[in-house]
Amino acid sequence: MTHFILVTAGHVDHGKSSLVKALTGTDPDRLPEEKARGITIDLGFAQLNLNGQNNETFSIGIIDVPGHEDFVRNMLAGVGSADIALLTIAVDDGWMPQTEEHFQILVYLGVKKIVVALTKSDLGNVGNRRDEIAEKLRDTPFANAQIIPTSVSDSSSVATLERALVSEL
Ligand SMILES: Nc1nc2c(ncn2[C@@H]2O[C@H](COP(=O)(O)OP(=O)(O)OP(=O)(O)O)[C@@H](O)[C@H]2O)c(=O)[nH]1
Ligand SMILES: [Mg+2]
Repeated sequence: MTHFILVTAGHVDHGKSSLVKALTGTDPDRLPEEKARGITIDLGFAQLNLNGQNNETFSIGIIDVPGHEDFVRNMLAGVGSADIALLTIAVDDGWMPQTEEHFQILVYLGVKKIVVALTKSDLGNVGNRRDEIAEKLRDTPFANAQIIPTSVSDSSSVATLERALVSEL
């Protein structure tokens, strides 16, 4: 079994915690204040085991970070040990200020790999957003990142994301 740390990243409300719950069954928002406000404030944790080829097993510790700009210091505290980042961008909203800020932090800290989850794919035009994101990633260390449309109400999209993570790891 190989161990990895995956961190989420992305703008507030773009579906990071929901996607962690869809992947793992664990709601990473553990504080009462987070549940009351419907927002992540501090780091949350979950565990994901995925099977790769040749009977490999990946044990992935997930660190879910807050997207709100007020809590970017907590985000920073979480991403230092990341092997891979899951950058979430909501299809109805696109590349927003904390998408950019978190992306710059991932680049600056030298995170090796990212997978982009184009979240809330049930809400908008995936094709246009994909082109927009590919353009943002061009000329960055993550130019070849996979962009996977996901919706928490479509389990096959979550399975596709799992396969993308396995292929990167
Ligand atoms: N339609 C739709 N709504 C979604 C989806 N994923 C999440 N949401 C909704 O989007 C809102 C924000 O989701 P969260 O998972 O809390 O977003 P987040 O990125 O963790 O937010 P912060 O941690 O506060 O930055 C919630 O109301 C979710 O129900 C999705 O795939 N489709
Ligand atoms: Mg959250």
